[in-house]
Amino acid sequence: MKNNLQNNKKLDQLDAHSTSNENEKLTTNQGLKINNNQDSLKAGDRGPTLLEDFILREKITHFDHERIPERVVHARGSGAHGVFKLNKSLAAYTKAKFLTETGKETPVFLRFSTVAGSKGSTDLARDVRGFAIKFYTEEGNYDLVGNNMPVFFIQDAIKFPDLIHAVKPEPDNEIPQAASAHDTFWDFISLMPESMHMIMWLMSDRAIPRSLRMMEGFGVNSFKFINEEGKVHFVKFHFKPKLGVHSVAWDEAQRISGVDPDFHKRDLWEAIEKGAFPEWDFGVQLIPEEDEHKFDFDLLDPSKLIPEEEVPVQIVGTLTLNKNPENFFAETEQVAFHPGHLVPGIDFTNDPLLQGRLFSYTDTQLSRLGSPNFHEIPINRSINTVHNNQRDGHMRQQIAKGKTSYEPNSIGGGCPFQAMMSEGGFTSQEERVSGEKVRRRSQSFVDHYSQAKLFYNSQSEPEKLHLQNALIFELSKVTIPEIRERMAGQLAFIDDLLAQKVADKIGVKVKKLNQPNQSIPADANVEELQSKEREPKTKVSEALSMANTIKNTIKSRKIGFIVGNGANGSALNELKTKLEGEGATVEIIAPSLAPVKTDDGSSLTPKHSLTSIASVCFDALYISAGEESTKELVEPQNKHHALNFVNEAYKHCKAIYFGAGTEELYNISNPAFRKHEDRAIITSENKNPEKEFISAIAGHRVWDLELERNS
Ligand code: HDE
Repeated sequence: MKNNLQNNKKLDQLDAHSTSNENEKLTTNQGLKINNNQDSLKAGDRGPTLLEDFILREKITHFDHERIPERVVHARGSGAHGVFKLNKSLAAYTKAKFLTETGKETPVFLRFSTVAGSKGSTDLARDVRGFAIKFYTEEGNYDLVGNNMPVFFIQDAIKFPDLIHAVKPEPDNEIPQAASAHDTFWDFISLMPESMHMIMWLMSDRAIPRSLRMMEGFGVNSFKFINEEGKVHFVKFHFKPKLGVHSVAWDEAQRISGVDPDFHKRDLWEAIEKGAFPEWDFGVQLIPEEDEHKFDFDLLDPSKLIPEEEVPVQIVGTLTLNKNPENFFAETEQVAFHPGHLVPGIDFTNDPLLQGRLFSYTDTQLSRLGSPNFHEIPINRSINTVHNNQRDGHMRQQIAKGKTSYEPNSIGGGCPFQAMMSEGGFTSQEERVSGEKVRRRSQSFVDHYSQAKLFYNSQSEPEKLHLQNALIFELSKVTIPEIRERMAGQLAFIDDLLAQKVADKIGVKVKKLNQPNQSIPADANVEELQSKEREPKTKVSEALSMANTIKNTIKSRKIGFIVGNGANGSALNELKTKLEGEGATVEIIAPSLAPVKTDDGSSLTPKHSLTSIASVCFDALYISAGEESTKELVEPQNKHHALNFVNEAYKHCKAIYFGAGTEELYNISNPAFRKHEDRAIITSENKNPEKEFISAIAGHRVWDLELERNS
């Protein structure tokens, strides 16, 4: 209840100018009612426009300044409001109130993003996804600015501009947009062995999610928890989607980019509008401070994860997104995250990537939002009242009262006072820090391949195949053979067969060379460090493969019903009711947008026509029962489109259910259907077709069919 109030409070602030009613008259920004919004002020009907037209000038000036600089990275985003509920107290580990009071609900705003592309780029780029959460806690805003992959490309912040310059469009011709498949990215990567683990993630299907609602979220960097007694634990943050972690096929991703470049944004929006609120289990991996050095990697190294077999994820809360933004710009665009927005009980580690991030985020808001007062923008406001002596600056909203803007003071009664720890005053962990002033990488960061191997070895066979094909796709776009060769050499440190298969397709030989990696300390034994014998403690980790994810629900899945006139109405309605009953969405696709008549005389309004959408926008297809309907679907003007639907869905291993009487279409579809006992293809002859259809949809895709079909 309290949470709703807080949430509403937040939204009320945003609502001020959103409603429309008859008494509301058009005004200038100064509140002057406007009498004519159609014509500018001119000297005569056909004369020049007058400079004194302050209404025109105000409107155009505002328009001219409507854009703000897009984010340097993570420019394309989709956001939503929600709530975080704590189900199990973490009081033994942290004093952060939102993590200690069981049952407590904290309002949140979550912004998902791609990294490389511009604001208008496609959602389905092969890329990392941002997963940034602002918790509006009563102790102030806490930002967890994470990604959908648990590791990162680089170990030290000083390499970030290099990484981003390499992946962004090349500077001479601004090509390619939102894609890593080009010379400069792979040139950089092939010289950066530390990025190999992340490259395995990026080339996996995790980089092309089915939905933002079906991605994991990770804090990536290690943080610290501090409890009331001052005891410290290292912590890694995890969000696990209740719908499971699912992806599309690369071929599908490319098609979606054309058919619906806003696919993820739309999917999130529609799910929330329909009340299918996305949910994640929130969990933590906790390591007592004294166990910091018990791992075969460094906890401060952001290119490493902690295998869940070594430290299980304890699930303690639920994150739910339950409200779409009212206004994209005001909320999703203007939200300003910062890993340095902390609350008492959470602190940083010395991870050198995190340390650099702490500088970057405020700096970027200054240039993006244009003022140190960005915390006053409604979406960024803390629900805890802000009191301090900071004053003025561009676009200041707060009207600070009184004479004093300094502390200590006596004139203002001494206010505002600093808070003692017992009153929730933030204190940093008191940690002994001593060391030489050095500019170098720790030896404990040098092993770059063990976890890349762990990831690769943990993948299912279809996942390995997708990863291999992704590397082939990307590296085939690299025009410089030496770069391709360097990459094949890098892959050989991960898996010989993978390296060989990729090398064969990209026309190079596998030469296993130790790269002149500048991050490896000069005195390190590179041979030993890069040797294949250096194996990780954990050999295979189930949590790293999407094959082991949740596959027991069709909730919020989109099923396309392909329907012609004369379709069997009762069969259609029965299946539709069943699917919708389990939380799926059914959309009717017909030869045109004209209403379709079913055999019982009722009329259906199609949402799409065969030419306005493609099967890549659906999770499964039902070809409506009925010979007459099928006849229409195979008419010359429809046949090609109907076949395209079926054959593409087949290619992407989706469930297709052919209703009774659809043989004419079935028989001319991809001939491979008949060669196999195909679990993804369901016909009316199946034992229990509806049940089998539902279970195939819940399984997401029958990926292993790809291997069978191609064998
Ligand atoms: Fe960011 N990052 N980042 N980053 N990052 C930004 O801040 C930066 C890194 C992440 O939806 C920028 O407000 C540096 C890791 C997300 O608004 C900028 C380094 C992770 C978002 C910035 C990193 C992230 C950003 C651009 C290396 C995963 C989008 C706009 C030291 C844990 C947040 C902005 C949103 C955004 C800097 C590395 C996640 C420029 C210097 C690692 C999800 O400040």
